[in-house]
Amino acid sequence: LPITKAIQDVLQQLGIKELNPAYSTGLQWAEGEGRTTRTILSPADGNKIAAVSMATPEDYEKVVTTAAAAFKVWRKVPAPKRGEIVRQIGDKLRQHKEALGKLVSYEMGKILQEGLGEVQEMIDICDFAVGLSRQLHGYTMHSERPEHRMYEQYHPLGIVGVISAFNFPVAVWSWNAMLAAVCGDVTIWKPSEKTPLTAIACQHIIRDVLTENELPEGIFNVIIGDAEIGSLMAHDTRVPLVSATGSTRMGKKVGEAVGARLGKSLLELGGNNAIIITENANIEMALMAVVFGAVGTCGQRCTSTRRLIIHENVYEQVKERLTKIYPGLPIGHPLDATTLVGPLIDKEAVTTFLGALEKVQAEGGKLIIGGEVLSGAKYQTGTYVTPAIVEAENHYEMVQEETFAPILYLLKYSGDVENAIELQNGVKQGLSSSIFSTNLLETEAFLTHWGSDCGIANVNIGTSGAEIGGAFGGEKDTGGGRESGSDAWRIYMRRQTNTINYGRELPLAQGITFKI
Ligand code: UN1
Repeated sequence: LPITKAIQDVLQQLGIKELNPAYSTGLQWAEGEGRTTRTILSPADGNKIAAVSMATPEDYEKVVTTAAAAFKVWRKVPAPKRGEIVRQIGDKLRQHKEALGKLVSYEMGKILQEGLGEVQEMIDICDFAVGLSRQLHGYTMHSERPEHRMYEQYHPLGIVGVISAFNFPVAVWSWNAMLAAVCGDVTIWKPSEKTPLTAIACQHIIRDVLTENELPEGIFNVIIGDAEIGSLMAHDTRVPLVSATGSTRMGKKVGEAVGARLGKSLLELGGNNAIIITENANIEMALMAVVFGAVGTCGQRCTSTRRLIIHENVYEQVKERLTKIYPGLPIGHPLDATTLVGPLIDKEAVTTFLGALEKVQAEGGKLIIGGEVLSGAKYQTGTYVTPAIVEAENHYEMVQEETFAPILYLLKYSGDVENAIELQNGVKQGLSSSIFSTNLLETEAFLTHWGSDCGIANVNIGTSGAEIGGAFGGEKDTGGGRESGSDAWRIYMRRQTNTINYGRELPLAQGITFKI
């Protein structure tokens, strides 16, 4: 199928001409020749939107060498000046928000509003990073020794590897790359092999800024590859930090490889996020959050709502409202303004979705709505499904797992909020969580040290849709990393404690005397 005019316009606006790129070190692109090619189809309509070359280990070597040379230049640029480059990137993103948002939507399948939201996250992190570029603070301390001064500094770290997932094909890279950039690091980005075109588009935006500022190759690198490239990066001692987003299975592999060489890793892995609805909840408000969290991005956010823990006194009411809302959800082409639910990323994801529903029913789960693959003119790709709701129990194997699809498990609790919290915490993952209640005792209990064990715990807000200002990430199988807001920048720098003696004596710490 030919690419539609609308997408051609987008590619033109973003200046994308490369036929089958394999990697870019910022200004130049390496293409084709002797590399395997991967064809990218849009999950929205099945159109072929790109053919990319898979980078080879030799390509990787070239990228790392170029990045290492660039680091020597970039680290000497003062941090606020690095911030100025990021500011310009943010401006370019503003200029291209509509086009890039459309491309995200078309390549990944999330609806246009969410595609635009993703680009907005990129703009927000740029703004955040610009401010940060003048605030890479360390502490000063009082020395126990006379005429001594102690302080700490944060220095640039080096090459940062970024492995990103298809579901947020560009935002999660920017969270890492923009903070790393103001910190004085260079980045090598391996986007998901399912969504390389949006990565290529970002690299074009970056290239314009690099060219306008006469900056060298190697500061922002992108390499199109599969797990092999990710593994090279994870084992490479020249890459002091690897930031990886994706499944827990992938994250464990990366974390182990990086750990074995005592490198640093920042892992943002699976979630199994729950919303607790107590009998004191504003039910209508909760329903909005539940539906956005469960079917938004077709259930493919790491923060998607997967479990609903409902008090028995309001269980039937919530269930009934959901079974009324779900059939009315407009499912269709993500660029159609009326759509709320787009397609899954590919047919493999559809198989996983169906498999999970089958398994959970075999365990005793009751499918109450959805779970079908749509067919017909609008849905020829076979990637459109109807979001499912299943009544289940927390201990079921499938409920314990993260299925990257729109499946919402309804779980019932009785008695007090502690019982709900126990269910919420009773999974391996620990990313996002929330409670809907207007009772202060319940909401505060949820936020205590014996409350939610997740990295994100919200009150009267759903599990997905976090803002840039807060640190993003989670505990347990989610990997423990924190990205984007708060002091997440620290991991991109190396910390150094400096003690300076401005006297004429050499007193030792702890009062030790040592005469020579
Ligand atoms: C992800 O799904 O990998 O909180 C990130 C959210 C988004 C980020 C999700 N801001 O839903």
